[in-house]
Amino acid sequence: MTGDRSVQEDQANASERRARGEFVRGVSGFRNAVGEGDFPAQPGRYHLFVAFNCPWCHRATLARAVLGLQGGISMDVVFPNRTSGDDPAGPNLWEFAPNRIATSTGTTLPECTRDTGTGRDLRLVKQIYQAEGSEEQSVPILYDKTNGRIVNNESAEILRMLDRHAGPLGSVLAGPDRPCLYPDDPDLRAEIDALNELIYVTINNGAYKAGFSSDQAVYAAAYEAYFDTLAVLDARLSDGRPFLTGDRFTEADLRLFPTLYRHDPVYYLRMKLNGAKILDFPHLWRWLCRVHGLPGVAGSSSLDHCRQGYFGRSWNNVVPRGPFKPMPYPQAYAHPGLAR
Ligand SMILES: N[C@@H](CCC(=O)N[C@@H](CS)C(=O)NCC(=O)O)C(=O)O
Repeated sequence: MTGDRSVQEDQANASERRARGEFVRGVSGFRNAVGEGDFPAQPGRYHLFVAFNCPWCHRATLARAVLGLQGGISMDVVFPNRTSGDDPAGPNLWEFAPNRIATSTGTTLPECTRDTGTGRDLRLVKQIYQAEGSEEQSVPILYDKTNGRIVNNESAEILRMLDRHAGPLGSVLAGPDRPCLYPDDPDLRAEIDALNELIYVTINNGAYKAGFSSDQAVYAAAYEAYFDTLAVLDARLSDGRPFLTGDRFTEADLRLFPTLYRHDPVYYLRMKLNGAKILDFPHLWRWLCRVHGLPGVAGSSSLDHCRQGYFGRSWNNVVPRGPFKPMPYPQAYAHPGLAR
């Protein structure tokens, strides 16, 4: 999958593009696979380190939930805001801080944990990488608790290996109860691969290209591509199919969900993607409510973490509370009839 445009950004002239104000996402360095070499597929052996506001982590937490792996794979959740400039270890580092108060709620966030995966009760995710001589610092991380090593830090590959080895990793679901996210059907895989690339480039990463770039033309191109794809996907669902490729929930649906879940309550404002709400795409809205209603999905992330994470530091520590019309979020995701 390395170099695959559905997984990561083309790195050509990355530093010049960044200098011109384009947000260019880096490439993950740990690309081992469960089921190969030092990493046999075994229940209770692997652990996820995630942030609930991170859409890439959301892929891994969604896969863990819908595949019934909550018992087979343990998980730690960092605080949604990274360290600030006065932190002795430096700024922009993911921190295990379950006692930290979120400005948005005035309380601690119950999902946040200490580091329970390494057995060393570390304060920072960066320290997990430093133990392997790496300068990386991103989440998600799939970690091997048995040999104390990072397996993989690329969400596209993490979700694929959880799907492939769900049984041996300890899934409590079997037969028709366990979705197969990337079915062994060449035509269907080709369709999923094509959707993955379109959705990664214009939606998942496109949202960042729009929201984090400091060049008007780059923003405008990303904005256009984002809403063009939403219209294409809304039309695709207009024949009444429940999911993007038909009757089955697949990897393509799982990878689209984290961005659309964040659109109305976060990205509309934070990423300057204020052309429309998902509510304005009736078939997409109903799809979003349908996926949010699947077993395990609602608990695989949190809008409190998303709001705190995306607005917490860059917006003077004041987190926007809306929207509340037609209903607050995520409650609105239980109402497919709200579609405009
Ligand atoms: N390609 C990676 C991207 C992961 C990623 O960019 N994570 C962000 C959080 S949303 C992060 O930790 N960035 C910090 C950094 O890279 O220093 C994946 O899909 O897993």
